[in-house]
Amino acid sequence: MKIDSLELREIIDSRTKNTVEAEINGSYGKAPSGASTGEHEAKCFVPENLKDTEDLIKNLEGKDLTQEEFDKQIKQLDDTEDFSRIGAAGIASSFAFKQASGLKHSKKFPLPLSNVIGGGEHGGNTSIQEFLVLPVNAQSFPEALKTNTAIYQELKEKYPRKIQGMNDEGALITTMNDEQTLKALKKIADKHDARIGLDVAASEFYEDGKYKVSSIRENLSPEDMLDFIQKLIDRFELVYVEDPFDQNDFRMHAKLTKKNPEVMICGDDLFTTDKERLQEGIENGACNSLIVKPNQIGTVTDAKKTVELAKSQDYTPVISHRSGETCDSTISDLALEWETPIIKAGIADIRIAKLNRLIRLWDQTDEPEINQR
Ligand code: 2PG
Ligand code: MG
Repeated sequence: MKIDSLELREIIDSRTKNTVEAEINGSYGKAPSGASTGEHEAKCFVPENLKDTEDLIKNLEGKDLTQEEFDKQIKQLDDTEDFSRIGAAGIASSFAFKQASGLKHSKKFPLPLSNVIGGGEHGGNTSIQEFLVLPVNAQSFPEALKTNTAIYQELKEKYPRKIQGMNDEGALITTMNDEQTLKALKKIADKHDARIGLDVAASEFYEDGKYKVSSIRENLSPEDMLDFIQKLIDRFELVYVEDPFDQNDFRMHAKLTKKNPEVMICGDDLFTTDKERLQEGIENGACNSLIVKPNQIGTVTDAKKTVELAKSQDYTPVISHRSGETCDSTISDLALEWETPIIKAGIADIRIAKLNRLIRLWDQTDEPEINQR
């Protein structure tokens, strides 16, 4: 695609923090950002003088490039390992180029994995960061979304005095601890034929070789943590467990994966959407699923390469939002183009942009179907 015009501007995100919007040939891309960020992920900040960054990227105006060539140029302009120079301008531009150059939607739709109760770095009283629901038997995207919204609403109706508000991701903040939350959620999820998942985000409370699970007042060694997670998997029939151990501990992730081949054991901070780190995971048998966040690796092209490797090794790719979001819905389009069977995109607040995009695409698609893992 020939780049006729390219502009950058500073906008705000769902945390009212500044981020970057890129505009290429009249199409937009906006950068999200994380709170529980992995130490290996690309930097995402608004460059101090955005005008200078814009001038730098504007050199690409007039060029006729593929997505891969554009992303390569962006990386060269940044000229660091981790987007330390142009920060959020990188992924915003890569998304804008993708939106401008066209999207190839398949007919296979992802299931929504929705964060209904939250804690950890996103706000809340649990050590576990996200209590998620997955409508495993839904036959359509609208039906799947209805299941998740019904669960969210039922939680609000059933526990009005225990709910204190919403956190950064629109998940409910409650007075319940981790175990009480799981008990309450299990009853409602069962009723709606949905299964429960967790994003433990364990790196956030791993310190000096111990998992400091403050909500249950326990300091767990990695082996004790393995027992703790295994008990949760068995008792609450978990279908999905993300980041149950520290982001550098491939070995413990492998142990848990080996014990639970039927459960999606998913690496987020562990892999940071990085093909090389995923390769290390594959060699170690760590996880059987991975989170795909294009801004963790910095470009659409690099995220796509990671998804291709994941699929070739039977790792389930779960495309995901960030806790700091915008109304950009590029990841919904990418879920269809890359045929990722699951999208983790929250259920309330600004996250509806991504969900409603998929509702519209479902409606506009001839014979759409749910992507069966
Ligand atoms: C995660 C994400 C999104 P953050 O840990 O999976 O839910 O959170 O964007 O804060 O890294
Ligand atoms: Mg995560």
